[in-house]
Amino acid sequence: MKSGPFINLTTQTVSHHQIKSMDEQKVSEANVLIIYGFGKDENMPSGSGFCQKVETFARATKIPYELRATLPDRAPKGKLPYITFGDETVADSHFILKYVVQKRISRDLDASLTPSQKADSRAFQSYIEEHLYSCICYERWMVDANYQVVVRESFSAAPSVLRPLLGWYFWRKVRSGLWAQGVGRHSTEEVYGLLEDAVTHLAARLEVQFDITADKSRHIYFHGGESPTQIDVILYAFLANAIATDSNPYFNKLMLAQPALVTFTRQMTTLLFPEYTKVLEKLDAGTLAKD
Ligand SMILES: N[C@@H](CCC(=O)N[C@@H](CS)C(=O)NCC(=O)O)C(=O)O
Repeated sequence: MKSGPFINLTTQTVSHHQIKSMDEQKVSEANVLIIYGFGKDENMPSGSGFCQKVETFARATKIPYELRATLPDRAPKGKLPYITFGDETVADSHFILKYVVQKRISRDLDASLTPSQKADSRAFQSYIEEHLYSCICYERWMVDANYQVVVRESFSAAPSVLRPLLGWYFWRKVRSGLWAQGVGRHSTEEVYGLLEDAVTHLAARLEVQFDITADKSRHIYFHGGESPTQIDVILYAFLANAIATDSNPYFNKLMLAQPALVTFTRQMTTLLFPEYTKVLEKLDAGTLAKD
């Protein structure tokens, strides 16, 4: 069943780690990361880049996890995601990843990075999460034509009479968040310019690892290794989140014009989320349309 990503609380679990019965669920819960996020379709990235980030990390490190749908006002910090592990609760994707590594619930994807590579990762993390994603949210919620799309996509599980109300409620929250953050004070043209810069910078950074004229199938992770590090998880989460929706068409067009970003996203999807067929189709269709 197709469901809107935000409010579908009935989507019980989407689990990498299949749970068979309620008894088994209780027993296994102690060792399973429970990720609380917005409801999501199993075959689509989360409508929240931050929720997708935590799930991507769980997949990349192969830790058992379970997704549970909830709403931000039920979260410890009023935002999603948060996790529970046994009787511990951790809010905020950044602290969640730190927690699972420090508690040795997962391995550390950055264990072999140098201090300078770690600094580079942290700077790009902020660029992606605090700047790029704000610009993407602006495109979704502040551009009238896209607002209709984001409401339709996000709240399709809600009764149709409720959808405008839900849309308005979230629009007000997003608008005040973007205003406080700063991006909300810019014109659409200015935000589009910021998106162009960010996409160009990310592609340039990945291209360092990627000779486009050479073997296009070879790995192009951020630090050039043979497997993803934490910054690859983060970059992927936000790119997959964006490409899956039609509510940020300007960003998607920019992204599809960058072979390094397309190859990276395709490679990560195939490796970690092969069930995201719509993401793969959109990447392929975008690439073909350009040829
Ligand atoms: N710094 C947080 C950001 C999380 C965040 O912004 N979540 C958004 C969804 S993408 C949210 O829950 N917003 C609800 C609200 O602000 O009311 C993290 O890394 O987890």
